[in-house]
This record gives sequence, C-alpha cells and structure tokens, in this order.
Amino acid sequence: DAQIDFPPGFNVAEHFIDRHLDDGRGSKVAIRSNRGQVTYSELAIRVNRAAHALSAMGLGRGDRVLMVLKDSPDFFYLFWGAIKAGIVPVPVNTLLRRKDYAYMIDNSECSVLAYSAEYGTEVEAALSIATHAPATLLKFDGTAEARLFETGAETFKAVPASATDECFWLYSSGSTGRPKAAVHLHRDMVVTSEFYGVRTLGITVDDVFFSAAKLFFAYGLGNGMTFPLWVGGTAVLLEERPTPHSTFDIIERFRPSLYFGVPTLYASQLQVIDEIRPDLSSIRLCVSAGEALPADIFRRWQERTGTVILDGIGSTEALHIFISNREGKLKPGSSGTLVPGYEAMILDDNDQKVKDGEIGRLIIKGDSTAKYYWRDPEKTAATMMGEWLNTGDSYYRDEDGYFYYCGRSDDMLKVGGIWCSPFEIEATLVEHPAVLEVAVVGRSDPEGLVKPEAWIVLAGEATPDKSLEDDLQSHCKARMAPYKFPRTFHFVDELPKTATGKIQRFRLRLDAQ
Ligand code: 3UK
Repeated sequence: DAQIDFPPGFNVAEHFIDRHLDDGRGSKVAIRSNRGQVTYSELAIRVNRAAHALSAMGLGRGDRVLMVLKDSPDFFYLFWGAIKAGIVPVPVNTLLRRKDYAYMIDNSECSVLAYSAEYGTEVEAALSIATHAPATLLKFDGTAEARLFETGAETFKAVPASATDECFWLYSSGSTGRPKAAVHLHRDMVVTSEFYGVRTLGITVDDVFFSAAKLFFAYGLGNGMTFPLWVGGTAVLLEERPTPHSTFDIIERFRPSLYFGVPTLYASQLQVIDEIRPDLSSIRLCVSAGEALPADIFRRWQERTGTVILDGIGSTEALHIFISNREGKLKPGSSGTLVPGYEAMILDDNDQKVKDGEIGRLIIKGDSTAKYYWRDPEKTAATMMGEWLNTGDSYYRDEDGYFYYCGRSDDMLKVGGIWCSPFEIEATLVEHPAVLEVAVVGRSDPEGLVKPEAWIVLAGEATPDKSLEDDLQSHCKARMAPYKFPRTFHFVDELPKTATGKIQRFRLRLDAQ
C-alpha cells in the first residue's frame, strides 16, 4: 500500500514538469499571480532554459545554487532547471540578515547565488563578509531573468538520476549554533505529494492551491509548488508578505480550492474577518502547520467560514506533513493521525515505547526524510537514527491514534510557524549597551500562540521604560530576521540560576504563565 515505484534513470523534474505535456496539459495554467499566468508548456520551456543556462555556467552534478527568491514563477524555473541538470537548488528564507546569508554562502560553497533585487542589501553585504565567493551572481531585477528564461533552446535532456540521488537542500535552524542543511533526495517530493497530498488531502488536477507560507519553507514548497505540479493543478502565488488583507485579497481574486496557512495568520485573519467579510466560498479545505493550532482558533474559523482547518505536523527534515487530521476524521487540538507511508514511535528516557496517553519523544520513519545534514556529522547522528528521525518534539497518542503536541525537547520556539532560537535573541540583546544579562523564553499569548519574552538585567544607569523597550526591539529587528524580536520584557535585578551559574529557563517559563 505504502510503496511507490521509481523507474530507472528517474529525474524527478520529468515527473513534476514534463509529464504534463505528455498528458496533454500544456495549455493549462500552472501558475497564477498578480503579475500574470504561466502555462505548463511555458513552464517546461523556461525550466529547460534555466537548465541550459546553469550548465553553461559550468555547474554540474551536485553543485549548489543558493536561492534567495521571492515567491514567483522564477523560483519554479530555477529550482526545477537546476534539478533537471543534476544541480542542487538550495532555497533559503528571504527574511534573514547578512550574517545568516554569509554563513549559508560559506557552508554551502554555492557556485551560483540567485537573489531577488528586494533582498539585495542584505545579500550583497553578506558577500563581503563571506569567505567563499560564488562564481556567478544572479540578481533578479528584470535583466537576469530575461537572459535566463526568455532566450535559448527550448528543450533539455534531463540528466539521469536515481530515486535516492541528492536533489535539493533546505536549511533548518538549531537552538544553538548555525542552521544546518537537510539533504533531500529525488524521491522525497514524490513521497510527500503522493502520501500527504493525494492520499491525505485528496488533491486532484482540479485543485487551485494557495499557500500563505512561502516557497522557501518546506511547508510552502509542498503546498505552493510540488503538490500542484504533482497533480497538474494550479498554484497561486503571493509575492508580498502574507497579511490578513493580502491573503483575503488573493483568495477572492484567484478562488483557490485549498488554502494553507499557519496558526498566527489564521488568528489575525479572524480578527478582521467580520469587518472585511471576504468571499471564501472557493475553499474546500484549509490546512495549518508550523506550530500547534489551538482548538479555539479551529472552532472560530469553522464558525465564521464553514470550513475546517486540518492541522498537521511536518518538518524540514521530513519535508512535509507526516501526522495529520483529515476531513471527517479530526480532533481539534490534536495533530491528527499518521499519514500513510509513515510510522511513529513515542519513546521514554530509556528508549522504550510509552503507553497511550503517556508523553514521550516522537520519532518517525518514512521515505521522504532527509538523508543527512550537510557537513554536520554530529547533528546528523543525533537526528537521523538509522531509518528513524528524531523530531525533537514531545507527544502523546490517545487510544484512537490521535497525536497531541506537548512541546519541544530543546529550547526552540516556533513564532508564526517559523523557528526562533532563544539563544540567538539573547546573543543579540546583550550586544545592546543597556543589557547586562538576558534570558529569552516562550510565552503563550491569549490566543495560545507562543511569542518570545525577554527577562533582562540592566547595565549601569539604564531606565526600564517603554522607550528602552522600543529601542531594544529595533535593535533586534536590525540584526535578526524581523520575526525574532521579543514581544514582552521583564526587567529584573537578577536571573534565576543553578549553583553552577546556568540560567534556569524553566523557572522563568513558570513565572511567564
Ligand atoms: C513544529 C508543529 C505542533 C514541531 C513544516 C509542515 O514546520 C515545519 O517545519 P520546520 O522544520 O519545523 C518543524 C517543527 O515545527 N510543528 C510543525 N507543525 C506543527 N508543532 N503542531 C504542528 N501542526 O516542533 C516540528 O518538529 O520549520 C510543517 C510541513 C513541512 C514543514 N517543514
């Protein structure tokens, strides 16, 4: 039941792109956005041109293309063009800052760095900090795209690959230290599209997909690109930041049948839904992932829209959702039941399986999981345990097979569905002259969504007031991805510590409730 056949020479780009021409879908719209539309045959031609262009730059099997690109058809062309030519695309978060990009340039030793002009300031500054110099820079400001995708041969013979060849990377942040690149294989996107997309969500050729989560997240990559391309559906793209207004606007204009969001966005959409009264009648299903969806948000959304939100847990390492609620088979507040093709175990501290109802560490197994972390054997060993993958999450399972999220086993926070390391926020805050010592913990807001909270011991003369808080927040926003700033502050005389001087974050978390 849970098997997929991969023909020999399998280059996954042929399945996601070229197959649609053979199936007579060439004139169907593959991608729609405020800037226009792209048919499946236009998509296939531009993918081929990208494959030629990258090959002509001297790139070959296994070389990396780092992509700091907004959600646009160009993202599709470059990603699939690279894969078709045996080259490894590495899409990265576009909200990061120069030192993050400098790290990724050095760590990936990318041959090509492609970036949307909007991100030029941080990306170009990163190039001057980085040790490695990518041989080719592609700044997408209109000219590079015209050269890459609008000229040259329209056909390209796919470089043969096998299902277990390396295909693309996605960076994932860790609680301490630097992000690590999860190396995904050719089969992985097929496995997620088939097991979660087709067999769990029931996606078909008639579906129109809109993902508020961006393509550079594994979640958005599946929702907004691989799932539509797997079934020959249509992807709707939003270039800008997803807000309640921009997302409702896109839904009304392009009438998607499937809508993918994160809990924070659903919560902020609910705040304005009575005032905007958007027409959401095209939507047959909504999906949430990235962090747990509070049952209250599920209920309020269903009450206002008549549509259920299917919460499911996925990860960058698993590529997409492996435990999910379904239509007609859901429990609000839970992550749902196993997706076909995946197995799960919940283990105690002695690596023994716990009984239903008991909390333990969730480990999973499935054919879409990343093979290893690039150049990080220690983190690879801690996470990829043979065929099993350590999620780092605490879970329990009820007697009906539904899984319930109970928190992380590290200190990492999910804010708006995106990773946030408390240690990174602390390191940034102590650079501020007013801060002597700081500890950052997660605090649930009234909607049940976690936000970073800073506990600060001030240096010298600094006064704990609103203007200092504003100043600390802008200090953070200038140095880190903008979602990482603390939303609340506590100024204290000292931080709780152990006898050996380690900050006791659990005591702050208790105080924070
Ligand atoms: C947490 C959830 C509770 C959990 C992702 C869907 O989020 C994704 O990938 P990331 O690598 O983070 C993975 C971690 O996020 N998490 C995700 N979804 C849920 N916790 N309920 C949920 N529904 O800690 C997990 O280990 O950023 C989500 C598809 C692909 C993805 N990459």
